[in-house]
Amino acid sequence: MIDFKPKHIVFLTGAGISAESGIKTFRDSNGLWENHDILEVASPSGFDRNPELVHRFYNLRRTQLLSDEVHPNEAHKALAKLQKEYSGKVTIITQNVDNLHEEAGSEDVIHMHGELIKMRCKESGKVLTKKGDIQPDDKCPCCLKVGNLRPNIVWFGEYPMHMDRIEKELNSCDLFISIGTSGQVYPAAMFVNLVKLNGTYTIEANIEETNVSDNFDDHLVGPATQVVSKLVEDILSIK
Ligand code: BV8
Repeated sequence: MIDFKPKHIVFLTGAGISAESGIKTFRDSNGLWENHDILEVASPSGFDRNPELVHRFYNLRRTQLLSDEVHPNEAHKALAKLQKEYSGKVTIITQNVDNLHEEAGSEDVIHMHGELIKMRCKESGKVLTKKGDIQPDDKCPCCLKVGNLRPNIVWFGEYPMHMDRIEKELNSCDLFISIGTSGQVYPAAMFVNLVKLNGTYTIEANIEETNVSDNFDDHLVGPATQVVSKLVEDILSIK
């Protein structure tokens, strides 16, 4: 376990941290979301082929996220508490497109795959908050053109967001903790390899072994709401 006082902790969260909030993980859907092939609904070619289907897919997920059914869980709250109370630096990089870290009180969360509650103008790149549905014939608020609005989401085959910032954070941390990610999606799955080059201590928190478990120094096995709360208490008690 952690036998030093970390100066800079980087967390990488995946769909598993939001599973106990009722949001289906990518794997649980066997790569099929709402019975659609992943590339049909989460790739640029899928969007070009059928924007109506893709908008419907994200409208469904946005509605579920903003409904009364979905709230941050104890794991999100524990990370927010650590960010507030820990004397060292705490960075959260998430692969998730939900806003549950922010809803739990976390700040400056790095969304490398974008955000469900944001949309973007295809022409200007301007990002706007969107808490309702987007329809294919909606006029973009910035250029007033129909068809220019897309979810501000990184699709498969697109370059993840904030990679320069992420590289800096990974290169400066002395503790790297991954929570609820299967290590199937790149480049996020490679982050543990990058930090190990700097001698960073690495911990994987998951309910089961993953493709990348062997790359980690230590493992916390169990549901995020249990293991992350305990982990945060342990870190806050380090003298
Ligand atoms: C890139 C937004 C270049 C969408 C997402 C061919 C062409 C182009 C690219 C590729 C290609 N072949 C491969 C690639 C690379 C590709 C890729 O990785 N494909 C995979 C499928 C092989 N990657 C890309 O395209 C990326 N871009 O490569 O650009 C580049 C290269 C290098 C450097 C820079 C750039 C872009 C990928 C982004 C895709 N968009 N999200 C949307 O959400 O609609 S990713 C999507 O999958 C979700 O965001 C989700 O986060 C992610 C799945 O990963 P996880 O978060 O790990 O979720 P998963 O369900 O897999 O696992 C859940 C885990 O939780 C499990 O381990 C489970 O055990 C655990 N768990 C469950 N319950 C709990 C729990 N743990 C704890 N507690 C619990 N209660």
